[in-house]
Amino acid sequence: MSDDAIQSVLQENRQFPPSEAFSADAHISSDEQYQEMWQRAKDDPDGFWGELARENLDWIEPFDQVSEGDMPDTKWFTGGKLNVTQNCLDRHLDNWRKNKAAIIWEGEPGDTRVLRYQDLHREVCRFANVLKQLGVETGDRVTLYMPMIPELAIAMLACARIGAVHSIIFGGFSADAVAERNNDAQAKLVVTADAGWRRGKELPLKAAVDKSLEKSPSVEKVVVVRRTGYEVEMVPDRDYWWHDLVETASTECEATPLDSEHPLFILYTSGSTGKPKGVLHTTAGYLLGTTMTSRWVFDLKDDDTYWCTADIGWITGHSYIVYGPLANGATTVMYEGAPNWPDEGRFWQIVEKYGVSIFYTAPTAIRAFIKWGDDWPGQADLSSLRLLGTVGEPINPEAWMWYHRVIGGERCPIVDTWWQTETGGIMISPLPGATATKPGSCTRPLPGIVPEIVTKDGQSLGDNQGGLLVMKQPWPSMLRTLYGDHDRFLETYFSEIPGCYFAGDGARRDEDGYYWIMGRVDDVLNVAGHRLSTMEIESALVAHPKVAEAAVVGFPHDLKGEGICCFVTMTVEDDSEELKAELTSHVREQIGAIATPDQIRFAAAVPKTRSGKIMRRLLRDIAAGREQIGDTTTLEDYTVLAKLREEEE
Ligand code: 7RM
Repeated sequence: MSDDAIQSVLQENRQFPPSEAFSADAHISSDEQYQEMWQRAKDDPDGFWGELARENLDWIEPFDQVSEGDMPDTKWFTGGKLNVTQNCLDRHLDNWRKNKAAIIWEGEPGDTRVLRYQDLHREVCRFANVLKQLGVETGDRVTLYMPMIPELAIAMLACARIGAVHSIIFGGFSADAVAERNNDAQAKLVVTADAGWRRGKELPLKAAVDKSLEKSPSVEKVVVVRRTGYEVEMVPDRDYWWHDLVETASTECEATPLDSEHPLFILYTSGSTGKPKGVLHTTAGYLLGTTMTSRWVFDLKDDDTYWCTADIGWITGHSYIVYGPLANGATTVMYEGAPNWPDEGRFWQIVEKYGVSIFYTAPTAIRAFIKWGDDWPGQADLSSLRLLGTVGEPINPEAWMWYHRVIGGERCPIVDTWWQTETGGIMISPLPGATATKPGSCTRPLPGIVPEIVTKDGQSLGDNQGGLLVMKQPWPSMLRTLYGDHDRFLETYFSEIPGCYFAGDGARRDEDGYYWIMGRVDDVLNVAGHRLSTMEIESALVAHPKVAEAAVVGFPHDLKGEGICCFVTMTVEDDSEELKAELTSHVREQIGAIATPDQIRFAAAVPKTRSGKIMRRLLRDIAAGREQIGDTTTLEDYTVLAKLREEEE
């Protein structure tokens, strides 16, 4: 094994081939078909992507060239003109889908709204006209700081209709975070709501916008949706109610023809240091990527009811609640609230209520469901489900098996989808009718995606050697730049391994060509010269019946260089020294002496960002006994931090 390799200790041999019945109806229905597509795309990417773009997108003017230029500065479908909303809306209006539900929305308090494709088209046109009336022009940036309500999807699409660039800021961010993003994007207008619902409480949004505007002078106008009735201050000639504006707006608005490379949106993602990175996606490539991956991976059919539980404030919501499903004419469910409000059965009640057939969520949510007990899903009829998905972090095999058994009734394939904000769409994932799955593996690259595992010197590694996960070929939905900072874009993603895209993950590929993500490489520990993936130690911990959730970080250790600190939440009330010893020997048994934990800390919950990523920086600081630094505004539960801090004292 190379010195640079990351040691992989996860052993998992179970395999789940697709059922014949599922394969028979699937868009991609056999392993041979997948292999053929993948090889063709690798050998002739322009032929492959060009054909897909011609056949699956509506063009106002056809493109001249499929791709132009090498990675990182590849342009796609140059010369072509199109509009994303024409692809997501208008093209479904001249056929039976006009009265199909586009969005089924469920509010946290239990109110609902169904927008058929015709309705959505009208609302989008209306708000596009409002934007124009307020002075927003093609290319201008618009901040959306909103709850998970239909107006958020409408506002996104309205921007896309006129070529304005949306920048969605998740509703859990602070006023300062909004100001920073407004300034970076030089946003002209903000769309917000009075407040949003979160576990029965109101989360004031307009007030945060007011505060942010003291520090972000580029913003000229604010549009406010009335959601909860929470009291807000309206500044004359700056602030407008959504309902007043749309009342008089026309329901017709021609889609602006836009260049393939016209910016579609900016989405800020936190960097390891410094200010957030404004990931920029453009029109045609992003649309093609999300359209095809939605169809291939989720096997979307016209009679599906599809639900992705992410917040639209994250890339998963952009790509797989809004753009991908709508481009396919699908019915997409959107839920405003928390999974445990008013009780822990809420998700399963929604599945039953709408007859959800495809369900896409995060491993962190699955581990919460496990902790809450099998009774909650047991009380609902989940027989409508036919396909399950996961995204956001590696799923430990135990959680995978629970998902398969309890939610999927051992009948639904699971697609573990690996991708990033930067990749725009899913990159590595099973195809549910073609791929035999292995719990914990995101399996193989989608057609058109050419990954490699390399050392930090860029040398290719063989089977089962952990290393850096890179992409060797460009793909249409990749980010084009970091807004306003192309040098940072080049530096962040293309300097580490020259000629390749690298965005931070470690992985290994097994003898069947399956990829096993080992987490962020900055999460790799170096314990006495052994490079261990924190994720695999976490996986070993949660395999213990008393462990609900685990987060492992390194801390400076005199003898070993780095020591192993494990934060664990338990399924039982027990924080005894005996249990610590039991967990320590459990990890030794599962992985080996090299992975023996140096510290076990019991915590009420593992601190996570709102998108479900473990807040490792915070935990590292705690493990090392340093003062906490960095931005914790996205902490799901501040009391967790407080609790952990208490224990430290
Ligand atoms: C879609 C999204 C990206 C990071 C990525 C990984 C981790 C995402 C998986 C995963 C293992 C997966 N975008 N990640 N999906 N790790 N298996 N299926 O999450 O930009 O917010 O995060 O998330 O580390 O680099 S993101």
